[in-house]
Amino acid sequence: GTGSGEAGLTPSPGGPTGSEPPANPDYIYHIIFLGDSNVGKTSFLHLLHQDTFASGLTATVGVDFRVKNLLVDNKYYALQLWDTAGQERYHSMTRQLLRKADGVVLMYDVTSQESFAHVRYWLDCLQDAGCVGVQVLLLGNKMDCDEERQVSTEAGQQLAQREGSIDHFCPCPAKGQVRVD
Ligand SMILES: Nc1nc2c(ncn2[C@@H]2O[C@H](COP(=O)(O)OP(=O)(O)OP(=O)(O)O)[C@@H](O)[C@H]2O)c(=O)[nH]1
Ligand SMILES: [Mg+2]
Repeated sequence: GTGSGEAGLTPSPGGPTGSEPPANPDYIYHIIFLGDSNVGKTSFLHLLHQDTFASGLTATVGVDFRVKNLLVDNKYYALQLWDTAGQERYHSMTRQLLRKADGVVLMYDVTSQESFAHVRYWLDCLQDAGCVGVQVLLLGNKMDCDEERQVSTEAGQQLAQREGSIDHFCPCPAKGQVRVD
């Protein structure tokens, strides 16, 4: 259409008050959380927002999203965090969503070798969606479950090094123990 140029980038008249985020952030990033069902995507996002671990969450249906606002160097950033459903029947929806990804957080569960093996599957989905140059962070979750652990941190690191499409690797902080900013 007839775009209004940079009009959308200027803060609303009067500017933002207090810590309230503006209606028009300077930058919007779509960050998509990917990974098998049960790896802990929703729990992680909950921790990010509420600073507490929510136990007993049910599997995500379809897709969900939350916005995280950041103020960095006087610029407002709105991070749209998309929480996808790992269950198979929602995968086509997730594949659609991947087309608008600016960044991806790909999670597996260190107590599930299967979820780790599926990282490949998710990387293929990214490639199919044409996500080239999108930043991908690989996260090994449930680090607190040492007894049931099936995937070593080294294995995660090695995978991240081997796969060119993975930009970063991070063993996830144990639930509730570390602030995620
Ligand atoms: N011990 C432990 N359990 C976790 C952790 N993160 C999540 N869980 C548990 O793992 C289960 C699944 O968590 P969810 O966050 O629903 O998983 P999900 O990836 O969103 O699953 P889908 O929505 O089906 O894709 C829940 O019972 C959580 O309480 C963690 O860091 N440590
Ligand atoms: Mg979920």
